[in-house]
Amino acid sequence: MKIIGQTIKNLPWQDKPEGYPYPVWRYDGNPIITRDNLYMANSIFNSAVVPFGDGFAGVFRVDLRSRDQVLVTGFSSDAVNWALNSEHIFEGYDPRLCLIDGKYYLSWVNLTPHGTTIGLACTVDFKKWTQLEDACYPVARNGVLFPRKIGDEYMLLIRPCDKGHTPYGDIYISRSKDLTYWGRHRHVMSPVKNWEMTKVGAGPTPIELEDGWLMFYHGVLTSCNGFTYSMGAAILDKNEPWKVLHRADSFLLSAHESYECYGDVPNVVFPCAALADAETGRIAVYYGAADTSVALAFTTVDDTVKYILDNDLIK
Ligand code: BMA
Repeated sequence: MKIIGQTIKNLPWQDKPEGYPYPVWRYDGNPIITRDNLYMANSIFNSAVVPFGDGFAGVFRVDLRSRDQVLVTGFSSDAVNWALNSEHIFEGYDPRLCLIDGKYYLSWVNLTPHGTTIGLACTVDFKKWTQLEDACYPVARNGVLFPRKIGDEYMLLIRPCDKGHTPYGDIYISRSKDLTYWGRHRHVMSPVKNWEMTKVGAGPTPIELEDGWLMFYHGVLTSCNGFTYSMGAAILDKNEPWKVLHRADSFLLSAHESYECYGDVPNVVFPCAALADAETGRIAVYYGAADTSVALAFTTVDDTVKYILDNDLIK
């Protein structure tokens, strides 16, 4: 299976450990970003990165010691070691980044007096940002853009929710010709299996494949001890991405390491970004660990697609 997209020569990478049976393996230096990366941070987690210039740029979720939730930018030459800026570019959380036609688009959980919605902004240099209209009225989270128009429409994965720690949640797609007016909504997926039974929400920007879109997402299980967040994967139709062609019935990554199991919110693996190298098929996934730090994991398009097909929910 081929990735359609950029070649990223300096993509961070470690080979799969000998004998490891699963499709996604962790970076052995995790977590890569902690509260020590920024003065006055309580935690730095669910964050987004993209290739930028000769290196990488990112937008990072910082929960401050006041517990205000803000976004900051950061830069890196190797996508592992990051220098974060202290300036707050927006309030809110869970950023995603998406390069469309030479501009970097940020979508995030924007805070309004009436609940959360999907904020949109764009930049070319990660210094000056232009904020667009919010993509919907409250309440929604997990807004994730596709990296190009499909037909003549931009596509946004979105998860309608409530004002609290929503006990339900399906993924939808909203469509727009101008990134301002959104409509023609379609249902994409609901929870099916136990590991994701409470709710599902899109993760990184979908990765274009020859025959579809690879979508990593998070699924939430409610145990007697609270929510457990894991990462799943599905392949969406190339031209009608609300149609799910294949979907793994089991998670690809869940909270098992101590930095994923202990923290401000235990047992959370929350993917927000993926760097995908079209030449080698290598993918680096960035995820928030226990609402406390940013961690990195690796897979290849072949490993992930094989796992999806071997464990396909769609018959
Ligand atoms: C969700 C969001 C995420 C967070 C997760 C687990 O509702 O707030 O930012 O990682 O809960 O706390």
